[in-house]
Amino acid sequence: MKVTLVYPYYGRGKRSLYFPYGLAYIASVLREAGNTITVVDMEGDDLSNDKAISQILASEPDLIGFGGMITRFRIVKKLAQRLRKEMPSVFMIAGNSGATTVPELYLKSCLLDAVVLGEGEITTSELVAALENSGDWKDIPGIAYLNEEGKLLLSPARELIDDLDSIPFPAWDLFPVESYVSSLDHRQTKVRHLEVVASRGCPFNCVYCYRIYGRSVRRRSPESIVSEVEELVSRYNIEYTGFPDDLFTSDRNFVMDTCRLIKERLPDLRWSCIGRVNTVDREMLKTMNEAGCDWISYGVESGNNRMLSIMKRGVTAQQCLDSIILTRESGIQVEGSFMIGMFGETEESVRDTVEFCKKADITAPMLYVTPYPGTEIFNRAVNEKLILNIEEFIEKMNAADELLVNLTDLSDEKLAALRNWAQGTIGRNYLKKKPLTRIPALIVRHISLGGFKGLAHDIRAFLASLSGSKP
Ligand code: B12
Ligand code: SF4
Repeated sequence: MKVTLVYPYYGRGKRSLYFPYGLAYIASVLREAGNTITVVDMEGDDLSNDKAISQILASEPDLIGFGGMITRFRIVKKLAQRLRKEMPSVFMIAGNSGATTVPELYLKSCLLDAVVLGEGEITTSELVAALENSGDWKDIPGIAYLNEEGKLLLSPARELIDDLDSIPFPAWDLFPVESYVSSLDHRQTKVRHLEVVASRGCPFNCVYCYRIYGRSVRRRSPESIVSEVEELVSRYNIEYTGFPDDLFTSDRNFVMDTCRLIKERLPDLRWSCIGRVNTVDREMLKTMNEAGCDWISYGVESGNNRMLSIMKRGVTAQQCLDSIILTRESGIQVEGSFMIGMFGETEESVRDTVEFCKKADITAPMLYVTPYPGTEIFNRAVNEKLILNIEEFIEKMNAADELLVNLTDLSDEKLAALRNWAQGTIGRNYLKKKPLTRIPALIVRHISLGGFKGLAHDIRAFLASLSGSKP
């Protein structure tokens, strides 16, 4: 079957060059099953809607599959509506966390035939095989579709894949992989990089998080993970990798075994991962660092214990602080993520977050809490009628740098003022601590990124924050 897989872009001029692992896994299993795959990668190739449409049409597909997370819904909708007119009988599907959490919206607004729910490799293979053999696809587990009256129907649930090692490596070669390899990595550093998904699932329960793979964690064998990195080194000459799993550090033995193998087989490799402060310890961090880990991102989110408990983080601010210090002592750089505007946020809790950053000597963008579909806070915001039109709300979704819905008792203006103040103060405190090294580093970074505009913006924000008092 001729299958065209589409990776929608995030927005022109806002390229977000992170390799679409999920879509590349789908491409890989479908190719292995003998299908002809075309990938239209709007992000990697920087394609406009028109260019993407003409590439899709030129590939003469029997089936079109859209990937991309929820922030790309608006693009999928535009493309799919146009394609439906141009190719009325083509079979159109979508997958990924967006389509999985709001399948009815995708089916109706994007005029799709089916949505693949959750883990997609087996479901999509079976769907394509059934379509090719003119079989009934509606009983295949893991599918959502509309009946003739437009009512949402779900086939039986799909069981998760037990053995992740059985899935072939992502089909990097079908994508414009050089765009990703040579892009800035998530530390904003220019080094040849590509990441590897080592595990699926997370056992924790944070209220703002959607876990497409659920709470049970499945892990690949260290052998399989390291073999994939070796393949990336030999094919694409990468020097840096990362594990963008839900939570790479959820199991100590797994991390220690993976580190031992990396150290043995790839002694020059450097890498990063997503961690959680209550899943690391001194010995583990030291082993990670010795195996090349030089950067960990922790979701801290707030410096206020009441807020951490509302978020169901299951950790305290002190634990966050201790682990950040421990991580640095182990030779690993730390990035923390922070959010503002959760249910229950007050001026005092924001102040605690600013204080926390000062103590932890950390700077980070402070993002607005955004209730993404599939999360506990999305359901609460809908139930409390804070979100009235789900489609309009989702179409506005971005990378959480704009306030989409206010979940607090503060006014929108007050919340925005607090965010500006917090952001400025966190940045100023950070620069002030080591001005002789940090200010030049900031300037060099901006210049190396080619952005005097960004530098001017940062300097203005820094100066404004010097005189800024708390709103
Ligand atoms: C890595 C990651 C990122 C990377 C980018 C990854 C990428 N290239 O798309 C970065 C760091 C850039 C990122 C950013 C953001 N992310 Co993010 N991210 C993740 C993370 C941790 C892993 C995604 C991943 O690659 N998983 C591994 C692959 C193998 O799984 P997968 O993509 O789900 O693919 C499988 C299925 O979904 C399906 N599938 C996928 N595509 C397709 C296509 C077809 C046709 C079919 C049939 C099936 C199918 O089959 C695949 C194989 O089983 C997830 C959490 C998670 N586990 O899902 C969050 C997650 C997807 N992100 C999320 C969010 C909210 C964001 C941000 C908006 C955060 C923010 N505030 O800025 C931004 C958006 C950025 C943007 N510009 O669009 C949410 C999405 C919520 C939702 N309901 O959709 C998630 C689920 C996190 C969460 N815990 O809530 N993210
Ligand atoms: S935010 Fe991180 S730790 Fe919390 S549930 Fe999501 S993946 Fe797990």
